[in-house]
Amino acid sequence: MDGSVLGINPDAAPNNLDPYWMPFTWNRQFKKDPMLLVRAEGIHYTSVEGRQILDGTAGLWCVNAGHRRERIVRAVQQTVEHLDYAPSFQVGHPLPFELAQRVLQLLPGGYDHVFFCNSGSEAVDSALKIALAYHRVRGDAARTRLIGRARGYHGTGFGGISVGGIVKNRMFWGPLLNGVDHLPDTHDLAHNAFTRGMPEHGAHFADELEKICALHDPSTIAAVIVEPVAGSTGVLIPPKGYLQRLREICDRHGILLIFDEVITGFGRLGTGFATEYFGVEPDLITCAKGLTNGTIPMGGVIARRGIYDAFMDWADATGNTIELFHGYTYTGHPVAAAAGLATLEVYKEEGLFQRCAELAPYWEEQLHGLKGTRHVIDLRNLGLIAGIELEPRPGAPGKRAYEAFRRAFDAGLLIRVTGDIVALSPPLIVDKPDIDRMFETVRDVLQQID
Ligand code: PXG
Ligand code: PLP
Repeated sequence: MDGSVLGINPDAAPNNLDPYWMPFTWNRQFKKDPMLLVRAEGIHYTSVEGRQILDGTAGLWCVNAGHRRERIVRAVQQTVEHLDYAPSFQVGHPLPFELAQRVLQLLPGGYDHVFFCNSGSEAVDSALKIALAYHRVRGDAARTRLIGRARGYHGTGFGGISVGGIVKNRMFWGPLLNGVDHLPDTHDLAHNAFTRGMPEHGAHFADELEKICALHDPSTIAAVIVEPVAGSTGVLIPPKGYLQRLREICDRHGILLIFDEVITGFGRLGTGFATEYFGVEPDLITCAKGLTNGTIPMGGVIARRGIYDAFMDWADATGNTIELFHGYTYTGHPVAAAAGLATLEVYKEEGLFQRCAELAPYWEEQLHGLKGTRHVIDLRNLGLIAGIELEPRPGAPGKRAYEAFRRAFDAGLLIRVTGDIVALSPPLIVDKPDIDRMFETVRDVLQQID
C-alpha cells in the first residue's frame, strides 16, 4: 500500500500498542511480544518481521477462498469508487438484493429470504429476534423461551451469550436474557475419542430437549439454536442422528430450529451449508465470516419459506407498513455486498466447496496420523475442520495449548486454541503439501512442549 494515503507505514509495527484494547486476547502479553500480520496472499500471511506464516485457520474461520483474491479486491475497490454508503432503511442499493438471491442459490429450495447485518453476533441476535417475533405475529405470543446448548458459541451480543454455553463469556454480565435454558453438549470422550468424522454414539443427547420441553411446557419455547458443528468451543462433531432428532422434537412442538452456520456456512464441510451436509433443514440459518471471505464485515439470517410471509400477513392485518422493526445502519452495506458477490463467484468458479469435499478424506487421514503424539487425547474432524484435544497440564488449563499456539506461530503456522484444544480450518484452496506441513508442524510443536 502507498504509505502516503494513511500517513503511516502499514507494514511497520505501531510505536504505541497500548491504546487498542484487543478482543479475547492476553493484552499485556501481546503488547510485550506482539504477533503482527501485515500482508496476506493465498494461504499465507506475512508477519511484520517479514516471515511467511501458513494460515491454518483461514483467519478466524472466515477466509475460505484464501487471501487477497483479485476478484474480491477489485469488487470492493470498484464499488467504493462509485458509492461509499447508501441508507438501508426505506432506501436501498442494488447489491444486497443481488446477494440475497445468490446466497439462496447455495441452499435447498425451502429458503426464500435473507436478512443482512454485520457480523455473526448480529446474525444471532437478529435470528433470535426474528424467531420471537415470528411467533408473536402469528398470535403465539406465549413462545418466549430460547434454548441454547452448553459449549455453544453464538458470538458476544447479549442474545448470543445468553443462549451460548461458555461460562467465561457469560459470568460477568448478570442475568442476561430471561427464559433461556440449555441442552447439554454432545462431547463424550469416553465413548467417542479418536472417531473419524461423525461419532456413532450420542444421538440421545437430543432427547434432553424433550425433558426441557416437559419442564417448561413446549408451548412457551420459541426456538432452539445450535451450531451444527461446534467450532470455537473445540470442534464438537454432532453424533449421527443427533441433528435429525432435534429437528423432529422441534417439529413435534412447533419450536423453530436455528442452525448457527457462522463457521459451517460457505463450504467448510464441502457443501454450501451444513444443512445440506446433514440433510436437516432448520427454520433459520445464521451466517457471516465466509460470506465475504472475511474481506468486509457482513452477516446474514436466512429464513425458511413461510417466515417472511408471516410478517407480511401480520403487517397487512394490522395496518403496519414496516413489517420487521429491526435492522442496522449497515444492513446490506454496498461495499460488503460487493465483497459477498465477488466471494460467491470465486467459490463457484473454482469449485471450492467441492474441493473441500474432495480433500476431506486426506485431511482426516493426516490428522489421525497424529494419534499417539505426546499430549494428544482426542482427534476430531469433519470437512476441512480438525480438533486436536490435548491433556491439560495439571492445575494449568489452557497453558499447554497456548504454548503450542505460540510455538507454532514461531514455526510459521497459525493455529487456533481454545482451552486445551487446537483447531485447524485452513482456507479451502489448501493443497496436500500444505496439509502435510500443518500436521508436521503441530506434531513437532507437541513433541517440544511439556
Ligand atoms: N456464531 C458462531 C457459530 C461463531 O463461530 C459467531 C456466531 C459470532 O460471529 P462474530 O462475527 O460476531 O465474531 C461465531 C464467531 C475461534 C473464533 O477462535 C470463533 C469465532 C469468532 C472468533 C474466534 O474459534 N466465531
Ligand atoms: N447508538 C446510536 C446513538 C445510534 O444513533 C445508532 C444508530 O442510529 C446506534 C447506536 C445503532 O448503530 P448501528 O445501526 O450501526 O447498529
